[in-house]
Amino acid sequence: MQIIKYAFQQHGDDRGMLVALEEFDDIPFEIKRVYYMYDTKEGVHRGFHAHKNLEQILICIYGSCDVLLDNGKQKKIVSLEKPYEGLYVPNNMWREMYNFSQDAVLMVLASEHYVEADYIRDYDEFLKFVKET
Ligand code: T46
Repeated sequence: MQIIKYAFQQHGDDRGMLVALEEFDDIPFEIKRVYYMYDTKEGVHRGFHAHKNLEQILICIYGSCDVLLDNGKQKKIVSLEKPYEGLYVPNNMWREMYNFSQDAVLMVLASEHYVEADYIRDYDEFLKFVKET
């Protein structure tokens, strides 16, 4: 299972750092939605679903967290702890996010608008879906 983690270009000078992200250039899809989570309580695990038709880039722009990716055959854990790193999460990938630091801000760039029907929230259903596709 291939993990795609981007290291975005950092524009630094004596004032500090800046990262700029442009769709189809730094990000491999049109960005239709941005959301972020913060103030995540200690010990919380989020996610526990896959998407049928959604590509995303996860960026922990502050603090750190871990992401478990599972394609139905293999599982990998990726740590996000740098504001210039982005984890690509394709269709048909089960994800769980955990180990959030108290100050973590996890920002997500998404290729589609929010569609509840796109979620697969049952793990057995996910395994069946990836076998069939
Ligand atoms: C994903 C991981 C990484 C909206 O109203 N609009 C939105 O765009 C999103 C993402 C969520 N919501 C609502 C739906 C729920 O009432 O916000 C609430 C929390 O969403 P959810 O429980 O789905 O959050 P996570 O952290 O489990 O999952 C989210 C995304 O939903 C998901 O697509 O890949 O982050």
